[in-house]
Amino acid sequence: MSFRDAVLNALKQNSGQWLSGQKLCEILKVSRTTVWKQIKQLQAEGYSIQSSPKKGYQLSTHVDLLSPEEVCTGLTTKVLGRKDYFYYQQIDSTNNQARHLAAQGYPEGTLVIAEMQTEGRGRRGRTWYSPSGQGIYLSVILRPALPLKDISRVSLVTAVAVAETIKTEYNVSPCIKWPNDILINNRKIAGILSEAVTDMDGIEYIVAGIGLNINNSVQDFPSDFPIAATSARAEFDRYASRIQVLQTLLQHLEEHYFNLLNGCFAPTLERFKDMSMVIGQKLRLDTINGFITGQAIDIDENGFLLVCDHSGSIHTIMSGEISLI
Ligand code: BT5
Repeated sequence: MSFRDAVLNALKQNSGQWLSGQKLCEILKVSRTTVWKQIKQLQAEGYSIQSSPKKGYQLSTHVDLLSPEEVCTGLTTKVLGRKDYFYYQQIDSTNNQARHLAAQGYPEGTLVIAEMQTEGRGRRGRTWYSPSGQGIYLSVILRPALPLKDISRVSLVTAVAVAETIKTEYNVSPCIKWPNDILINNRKIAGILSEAVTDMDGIEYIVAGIGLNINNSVQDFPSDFPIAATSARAEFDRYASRIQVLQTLLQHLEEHYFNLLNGCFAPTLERFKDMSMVIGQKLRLDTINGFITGQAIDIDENGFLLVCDHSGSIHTIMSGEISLI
C-alpha cells in the first residue's frame, strides 16, 4: 500500500472523528511534516479533510469523489471500469479524451470521468454545462462487434441505462426524448453524446458520453437553454451520493449493452418505447436534409424514428432534432 493510501485508510477508519497528528505519526511511522504534506495532497485531490492544531485531522463522512478507488469498491460490473479508468479533477471534455484513448487502442470498457469539464460538448457543436463535483461527466469506450446498421441501437441502450438509473435511485421514471435527452417534468436532467469511428468492416469504436445532473442547484444553470435544465437534487429535494448513482449507471449500461451484443435488444427497445415521450406526438424534425413535420408513430428495431407526414408518407429518421408541436 502506498503512503498516500495508508494515510487515507487511517482517516477513513476514523471518518467523522478527529485523529491526532501524533497518533497518525505513530501509525505511519513518519514525521508530522510528512503527514501534513500528504494531507495537503489529499485535500488537493478533493477529499474534505479538516485540520486543527489541537485536535488533528478529520475526514468528512461524506466522501463523494468519482475516483476509481471510491467507485470501484462495490462496483459489480465485469468490464466497464474494471481495467482502465481515467479520472480527472478537470478536463476539457471526457469525450475528447476517450476518443484520443480509443484511437491509441484502449479496450472496451475504458472509462474517462472528470469532476469538471471546461469544454463539455453536446451535439452539433453545442456545449454541456459541467460544474465541479455536482454532476457525472463520463465517457466509455465501446467496441461492439456489430454491423454498422446497429449503431443507433447503442445510443438507445445508453439512454435506457441512464433513465433506468434514475428509476432505480429515485423511483421515478423519467421520459426519453428521442434520441438522447432524458427529461423529468419536461426539464432536461441528462444528455448523451455518442461518437463513432467506423470502417468498411463495421464499427471500430463508439465513445458514449453521458452528462447527468445530480446535486446542482437549479438556480446555477444558465438561463438561456431552450429546454429548462434540472438536477436530481432539484427534483427530489435531496443530495445523492454521486458514487452510488455512477455505480448503478455502469451496472445498467453493462447489462443492456451485453444484451445487445448477445442478440437480445428487444427488451431494451421496449423499455425505450415505454419511456419515450415522442411516440404519438406531433412534431417538427430538423435533419441534415431539411425539416419535416408530422406525427411520430414508432421507433423501429434499429432505433430509427418513424414519422408520418401530412400526406401519409412514412419517413425513417436516423438522427435529428425534435421540437414537439
Ligand atoms: C447533449 O447534447 O445532450 C449531449 C450532452 C453530453 C454531455 C456529456 S458529459 C460527458 C461527455 N463529454 C462531453 O464533452 N460530452 C459528454 P445536446 O442534445 O446537443 O444538448 C445540448 C444542449 O443542452 C445545450 O445547448 C443546452 O441547451 C443544454 N444543456 C447544456 N448543459 C446542460 C446541462 N448540464 N443540463 C441540462 N441541459 C444542458
